[in-house]
Amino acid sequence: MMNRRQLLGASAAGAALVSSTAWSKTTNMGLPDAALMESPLTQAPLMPSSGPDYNPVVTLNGWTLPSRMNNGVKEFHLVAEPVERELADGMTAYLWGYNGQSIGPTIEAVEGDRVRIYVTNKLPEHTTVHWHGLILPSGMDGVGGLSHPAIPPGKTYIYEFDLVKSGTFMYHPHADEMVQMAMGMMGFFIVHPKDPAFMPVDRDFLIMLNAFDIDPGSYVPKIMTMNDFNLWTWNSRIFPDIDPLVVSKNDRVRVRVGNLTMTNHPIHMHGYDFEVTGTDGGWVRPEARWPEVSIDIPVGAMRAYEFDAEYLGDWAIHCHKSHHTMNAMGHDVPTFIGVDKSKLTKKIRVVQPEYMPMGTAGMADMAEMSMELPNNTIPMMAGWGPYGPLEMGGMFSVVKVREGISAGDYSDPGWYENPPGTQAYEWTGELPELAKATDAATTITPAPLKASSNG
Ligand SMILES: [Cu+2]
Repeated sequence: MMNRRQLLGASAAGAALVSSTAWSKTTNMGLPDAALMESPLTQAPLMPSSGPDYNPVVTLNGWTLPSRMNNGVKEFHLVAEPVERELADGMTAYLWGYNGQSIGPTIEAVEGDRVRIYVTNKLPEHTTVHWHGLILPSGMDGVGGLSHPAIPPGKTYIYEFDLVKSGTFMYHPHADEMVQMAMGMMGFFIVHPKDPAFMPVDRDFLIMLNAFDIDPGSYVPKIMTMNDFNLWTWNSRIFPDIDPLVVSKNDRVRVRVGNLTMTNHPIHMHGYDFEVTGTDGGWVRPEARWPEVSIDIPVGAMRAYEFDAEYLGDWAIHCHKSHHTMNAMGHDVPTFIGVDKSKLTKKIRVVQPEYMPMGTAGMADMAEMSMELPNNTIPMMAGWGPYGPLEMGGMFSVVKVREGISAGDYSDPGWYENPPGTQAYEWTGELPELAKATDAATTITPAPLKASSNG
């Protein structure tokens, strides 16, 4: 749970305040508490405590930054700092992030709010925060050296601006950007519409696509990697430990996916067609929306899509680049499919009796056998479902649609039980009684409630 603590004492806070007299005059209170998150698990959404009502977002394996009101201004305190992030159970990375975690906490506010964001730099080098997609004064844009001087280590700067539009935005450093983003510094900035009746949804999930290159057995990402990352993450988390997207039947669901990696990611969701309803540029007008089952998320961009959760089940959601649903792997492994290794195996076993030939019939073996791995390393393929190994990793999770889940309940309901007659089965020479009894007019696939699943 939330563990708030005052990171700076009163004297340090006074010394750290930005030098602009105009800004310091508006601040008649000390620094807001810098909330700190120690858990890598999905935290309950923060319900609105002031201003217009909204349905808060849920950051998978993440959390939302608390705020306070100060003379009508919504104040937040971000702390840029080294963090230890659990990428999955059994693998921790030494990253840079915000307030104890990578990705940083989600900042959530409402169109029309004025926000004041204190940014304390506890990194060993300078940093800034760029507010990707927000409309704001040039001097608040967070490009080090262009918008304002970079924030030196140990100092606190203030960003302050009015939220003139609703939508999905991101934040990240614009100072030594290649290094700081490779180290995990990024987060979401959500601005809810002032009118609660504008495009309301029941569930609103956030996924930030990011990537790391961490050699098996080590902890720190290789910051010079440009393309060949070995850990493809959602909110700095990998399958099998990315929490599921838990949904109640007939909920209106929005999924917002941002991409701060260096390649595109076609995000594919099973079981549904959906409509693209937003980008980081704004909301898509109803007449301009388009249907998809995979949505390509370009580099440096965000896409939001929505669907009505009519179909019960456990539905995979994943990046469709198959190397992005694997954990750390070498790309220089030779292909052995079709190779007869039996003679070679005999020779090798003379000196190495435990030797096992691999890869001659594909690589699915990898998911079932437990080979010894270096410390702090997760297998390339992982995860067990109710019927066997999932053989996935990286950018993969499950949308779990169930009957009667209470609003605000995101706890894992377990695996879906397929009703009789609705699951693939082995042909054993004769159709089972249930299938024989089905006449051709009966359909086992649920019909959509509407001609198009989104209204
Ligand atoms: Cu991908």
